[in-house]
Amino acid sequence: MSTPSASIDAEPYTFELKPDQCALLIIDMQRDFLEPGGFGEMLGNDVSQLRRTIEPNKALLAAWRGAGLQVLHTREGHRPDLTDLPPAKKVRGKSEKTIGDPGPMGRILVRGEPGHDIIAELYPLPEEPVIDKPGKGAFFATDLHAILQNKGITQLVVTGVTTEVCVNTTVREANDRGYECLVPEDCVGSYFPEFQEMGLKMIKAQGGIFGWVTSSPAIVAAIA
Ligand code: C5J
Repeated sequence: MSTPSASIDAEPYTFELKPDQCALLIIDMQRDFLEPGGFGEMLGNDVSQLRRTIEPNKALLAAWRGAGLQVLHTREGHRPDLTDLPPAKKVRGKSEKTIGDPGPMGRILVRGEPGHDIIAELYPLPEEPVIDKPGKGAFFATDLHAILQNKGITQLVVTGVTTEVCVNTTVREANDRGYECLVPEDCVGSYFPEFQEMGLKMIKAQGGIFGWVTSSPAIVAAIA
């Protein structure tokens, strides 16, 4: 028997959540982006701007798991031999240390290194797919679309970091592939407050050109 749909207060208008067809997609909640002493902080970023998303994500994840709904996680990173790292991405930013170099939590954004892994607070359960992505969007060079199609997923609740980079890129990719995306604003974060605001505005502008924006308590209440 299918679970009835639930109406969620959202912008630009009500989102009709179909629980059986909706997955929670948590983007790049990785130690190197969020933890003090990680790569993000090493670059001079204020990680507290991202860390404020941990508790809302924990509550949403607990409610989502409690309702028996589909969860997926992503991690941005590269093969240890860096064969999937475009030279242009390697040199971008002209930093002293770049992807693949030794960083504070192992080699920077390399799969299998401590900093590449997901923070303990949101650690995936064994049955939750983890999508390792080499780019910003979760659909580029991954099997995410195939997994979602095989599971009959047509809607995504997208959370994680960072709002204007990997979250926005993924929402745009998902929208072009026909998914309806709902973004809880308290569960996505940017190092830059102005990008947080604009990143969310871009999603919901023009009648929801890429998707809908809401808050996590509204989703939790709807699936309770
Ligand atoms: C993500 C980044 N995850 N900002 N990566 O947004 O490079």
